[in-house]
Amino acid sequence: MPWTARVLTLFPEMFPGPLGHSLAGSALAADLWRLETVDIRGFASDKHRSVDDAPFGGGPGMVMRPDVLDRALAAVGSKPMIYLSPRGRRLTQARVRELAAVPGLTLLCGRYEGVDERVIEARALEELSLGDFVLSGGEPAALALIDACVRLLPGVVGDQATLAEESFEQDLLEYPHYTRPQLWDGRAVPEVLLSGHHDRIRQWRQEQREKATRERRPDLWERHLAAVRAARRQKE
Ligand code: 4HQ
Repeated sequence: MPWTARVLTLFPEMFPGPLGHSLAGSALAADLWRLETVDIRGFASDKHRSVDDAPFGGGPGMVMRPDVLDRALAAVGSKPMIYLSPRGRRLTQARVRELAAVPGLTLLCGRYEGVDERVIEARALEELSLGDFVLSGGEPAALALIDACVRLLPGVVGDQATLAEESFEQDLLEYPHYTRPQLWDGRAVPEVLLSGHHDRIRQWRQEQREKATRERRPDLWERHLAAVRAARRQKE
């Protein structure tokens, strides 16, 4: 069985959406990964098929019912089970690598104010966040998480070197990229890239990665330095 993403959502028509195109879309058509959507509304029990209710304690919005969600989660059963939420741990490339290495995963997409806390506890859902901003539902976050995993699956990205050099490998941002035209809008491509000196180009790119990380992401830079120091200690 190929790597499989199971998505529980009130809006199954939002899938595969962008994942039906380009890299992920070709891989989906080639059966390198699979997508299964589960319509949460199918697990409602009353005649109005209600999936949400007003929050206990008052306040705005609606909360997704734990009984309905629990039946939906029981029907899919495959782990890890992830709930996308700004209250979760931040998703990292390291976690993406792990998630791409398991047979598949289940993603719960919340709408409204979110889901009843008890179902998160009862099903031991892993809460993951894309970042400190608020979406109108978990679906765009699920699409992003799946995209990040799919591109790491064997055979999806043609050139494995592309994966090895990119951002967050070694806790460094990418070096800047340039293509033709050589002079555009009065702006030249850095001379070294035209030199044909592959060692100098490699060195320049490494310096650019370090400079960008230091200036833009001091948090990443500290982690990178710590990893470099630890590697040096290992060698000694
Ligand atoms: N939401 N990272 C609220 C997010 C989000 C995020 C998903 C909005 C869950 C209930 N998800 N719903 N940030 O903003 O993952």
